Amino acid sequence: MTKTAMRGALIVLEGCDRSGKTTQSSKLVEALNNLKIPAKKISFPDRSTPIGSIINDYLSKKIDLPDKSVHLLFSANRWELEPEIRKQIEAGVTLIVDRYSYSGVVFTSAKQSIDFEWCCGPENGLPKPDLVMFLKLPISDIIKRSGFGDERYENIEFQNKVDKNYEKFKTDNFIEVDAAQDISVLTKNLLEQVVKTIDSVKNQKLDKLVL
Ligand code: NYM
Repeated sequence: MTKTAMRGALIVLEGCDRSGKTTQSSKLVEALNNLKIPAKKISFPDRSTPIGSIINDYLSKKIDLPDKSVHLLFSANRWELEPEIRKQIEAGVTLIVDRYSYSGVVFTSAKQSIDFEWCCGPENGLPKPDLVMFLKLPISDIIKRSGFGDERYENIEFQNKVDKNYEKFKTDNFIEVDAAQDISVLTKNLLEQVVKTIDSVKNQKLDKLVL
């Protein structure tokens, strides 16, 4: 008899810099584990890999790289983890992902000299998220958050362009959430969406992303 194990869900948190994604993804994993639902957190860029280390040097302005080349590195950083993502999901683990392909596209295409469609290309075929939650916060609030301005891209003009680019992804499994809510209220609201999604996709196949 073949075992029909239920798969985990692929959940992505997106948003401009300092919108609270990292805090919320950790809190979501903790809340899911408290409910005895297997869940793990992944972050992109994953700065721990060799490719991630080059990305880190680029973001911290230690090195410069041509825009298209760094875009492909961000994408390659996701493809590095693709087998692991599939393995975990198939094993029934829900993954809470702090940034994914959407970040790749909205940040690079905010540079303007680079076409949106071109940016989407390398992302196609990666595992398709079951739910993307866009944490929306006014840029005027973001710039007041601690640490803002340390890395490349952290300036008002660029973040405004990024914020606008996210509008292009408002599709069925892409929802916008008010990130200005109290931290624990926000976690509760996100958790509700995540639990619903885990239940609705558990018997479905994990699709391939098409942007
Ligand atoms: N970023 C992130 C990109 O430009 N492309 C990508 O594919 C990803 C995943 O890296 N400003 C940018 C967005 C952020 C920066 O992200 C670092 P974080 O979440 O602050 O570590």
